[in-house]
This record gives sequence, C-alpha cells and structure tokens, in this order.
Amino acid sequence: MMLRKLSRELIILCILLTSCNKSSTTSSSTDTNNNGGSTSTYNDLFVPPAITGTNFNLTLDKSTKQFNSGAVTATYGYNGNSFWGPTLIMNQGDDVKINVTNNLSDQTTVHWHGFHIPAIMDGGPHQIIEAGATWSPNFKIKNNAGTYWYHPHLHLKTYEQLAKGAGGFIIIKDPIESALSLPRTYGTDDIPLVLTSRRFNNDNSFNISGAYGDYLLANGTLNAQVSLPKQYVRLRILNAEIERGYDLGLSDNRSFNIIGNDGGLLNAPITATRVKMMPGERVEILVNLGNDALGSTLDLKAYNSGQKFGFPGGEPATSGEFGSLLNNKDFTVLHIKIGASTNNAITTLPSKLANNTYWTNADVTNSRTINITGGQAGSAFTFDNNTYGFTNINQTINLNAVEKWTIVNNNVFGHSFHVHDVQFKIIARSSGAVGEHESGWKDTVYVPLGETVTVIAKFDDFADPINPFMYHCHFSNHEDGGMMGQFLVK
Ligand SMILES: [Cu+2]
Repeated sequence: MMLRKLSRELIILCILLTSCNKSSTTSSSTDTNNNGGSTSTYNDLFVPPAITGTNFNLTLDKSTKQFNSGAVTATYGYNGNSFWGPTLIMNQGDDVKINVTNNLSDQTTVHWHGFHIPAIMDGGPHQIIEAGATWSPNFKIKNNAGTYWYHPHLHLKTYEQLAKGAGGFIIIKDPIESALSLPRTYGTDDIPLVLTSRRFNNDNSFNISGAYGDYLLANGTLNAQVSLPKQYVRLRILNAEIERGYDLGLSDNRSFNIIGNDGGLLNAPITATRVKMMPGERVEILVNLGNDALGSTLDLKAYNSGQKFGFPGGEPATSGEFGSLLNNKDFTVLHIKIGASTNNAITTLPSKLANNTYWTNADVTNSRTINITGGQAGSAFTFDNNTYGFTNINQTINLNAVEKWTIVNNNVFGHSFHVHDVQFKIIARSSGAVGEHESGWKDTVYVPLGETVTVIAKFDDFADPINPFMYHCHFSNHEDGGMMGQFLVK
C-alpha cells in the first residue's frame, strides 16, 4: 500500500519534471503540449481502417500496444488493431449481417450503440458470445446518417473490456446527408475521434480501477497530432470514457459549427465555441481551417477546469478512485497542423441540413419517471432503488407508444443516461434551456446533479415479449455497479 502511494507521488513528480514524460516511441514532432503540464512529443493520430458493405466480420482479440517506453501494454482490439476496431460504414436501408468472433478467453457481447434494431440483435448483456464462438446478427439499417459505435456490453465486464480498447465507430450514410456539400473523405477531411483516458501501472499495464485515466488517448494515441487540410474539416467526436466528461473547444477560441449529434444531422448548423460531451455521446463538428496559414497549428482542447460539482472529471484530486492528473484541468485533446487543401475542398457551410420533425408533448401517449438513486456512503448507484437484475423487467412499454421519460437526479453526482432501441428528443431541462449541441435526435443525455431532464421517444417497429432492451448510466463503472434497468416493448 505504501509502495502504491509512493509510486503515485512519483508519477505526479514526473509530470512536474519534463524529463520523464509519457511519450511513445513513434514520435514525429516536438511541441509544447499542456497535457498534464509537461512538454510532450506528439504521435500521429491513429485513424481506424474503414470497412464498407453489407457483410462485416469483426474479431475481438487480445493485443498489445506500445504506449510508453519500455514494456508494451496489454490491450483488446477488433480485427488485429492494437486498440479499438475498424470503422464500419453502412447505408440506411441496407440489410447488414455482422459476424462477431470472440477470440478472448472470456465472454463478450457487442452492442450497436444508437441503433434501432430488434432486441435480440442489440448485443446487450443477454446476447453473450462465448469464448471462441461467433455471433451473427442481421438487421436493416433504419437510423439516419450519423456517427454511431459498437462496444462490449457484458454485465460486470463492460468497464474492463471497453477500457482495454474494445470498441469501434459506425458511420451511417443516407440520401439526405449525401446530397449536402459536407466534408466526407474519410481520414482526410472527415475524421473519427474517440476520446478516453487511461492510467498506467508501473509495468505499463492499464490500471483498470477508479473512474478516470491520467493520460488522454485520442483514437488510442497518446499526445495525438493530425495534419488537416486548409478547408472545412469534419470531426466525428465520441466520448468513450469510463466516466470523464469533456467541455471541448479550440485553443484560439474560434467558433466551430455543430452539424450533428447522437442520432444524426441537426436541422441547421449551430455556431459554438464550446461543446460538452458525456460518455456515450457523439457530436459532429465542422471547423473552418480555410483562413489558417499552412504549417500553423491549432489545438482541440478540453476546458474542464472550474466545472460545476457533479461534472465527471471536475474533482480536484490528482490520484485515487476519483482522482486523475487530468481532473479539473484544461488539456490538449488533439494537436492539429494545417496542411494543403484538397482538390474537392469544402469551403462553405450549408445553411440547412436535415428536416427532422421532433416529438412534442402533444404526441405523448404515456409518461414515466425514473429516479437516480443510491451512491450514498460508497453504495452503488441505481435507478429507482433497484440494482440491475439479469431477469428483472423494470419497465414494460406498448409497441408504438410515444413515451415521455422524466429522469430525476436529486442524487450525489452527475450521470450520463442512455436508452437502447430509440432516438429521443430532449424537451426540457429543469436548470433552463436544452443545449443547442443536443437539440437533434439523441440516445444519451447528461443528467447533471440536481437536475431533471425530460425526453420523448417513440418505441416502434420492434416488439418482443421476452428479450429486453437496456437503459443505463453510460459511466461503465456505474453500469457494471448496477445502474441499469431493462424494458420490454410488447
Ligand atoms: Cu452514473
């Protein structure tokens, strides 16, 4: 115990000194990065390979990655990647089949986060893939064009498997999005960016305990940099943290344009200088680099200092269960270098995007309230005082119901609330207005401490009297701890 405490202090000392910063062996340039207050060497951002089509093969396996000098880190990755997995690109209306092979020595599942598909295809805790087995779900893509993702959802193991690197992006395309003049050259002006953080043990293994990591990983890359063309670029950002929230902005405080969130495009771009993202949430932004000088640099940063209590990662501690070297700090997420523009550069912003018609109170056929409970004196968080039960049905919903869910957080901390099966509309926050960044279709919503959030969704298409869908906190430590419920649609 003494040794453990001492090593934490040594790590903090290392951060204060520039001589032993965490940098990987694949460096390409040196700049000043305020991540943890150290001078860092940047590493080229890993962009996951993309797979397009209607038949996909995913294989989850153990891997290793060289994050730090010395020993490699034991990780998980799909399809031979050392951390994370390929980006699956699908078209709305397609019938897709995915063969998921589990090469771990443990069970897993794969959940298609944000998808409107039958419960038995959803990849929740019940669709277990045994070690060595292959699971082959098939479903029609009914979602709108947008940024979705896949990740393990095995109860009690979601945190561990996600933390080791199991996850991947899914990009859905549709005719509405395709008709717009938007950046969409994958890896060039259309960049997937998954944010998370990890803590390393002295032997460079991941420390899979506690709520927060100490070092930011962008697409699994420490101190990531990317060269982006001098034009409008699109960042598809996913918060895949265990628990940390992000309040993102650009280092020169320039505005950017939010064009989409969890369920696809907004009706029109929104101009912002900051966007808050909680675990599970996605946002698509356009950044205009057209006026930047070639070779100049810009940082995407998390402005996480001084957040209201209950914002995950705002705690002051630098170590321990709720501590982190990144807590309550502003830190760099991605270092951007401005490169030459491309031939097909997007240089203007569309004034209109989608034509979504959202649910309102007038559409609602049933209402229910979900209270966030537990968490006192170290007890687990729960919904309505019920710890998750594998065979419990917490809510039963009529097929085609338009439901208003009121999520009440008179608890001790903020949470990230995710519902499977549906995309919902956030209609009210008790603290005031619904954020513009969350004004489109959503499947995950931040419920700050002391706040009540109201959402409306229609539960159509997929009735099943046996197989439930999940609703849960998307902090995977809270989810594993029992902050999850099950609903049937029938
Ligand atoms: Cu939670």
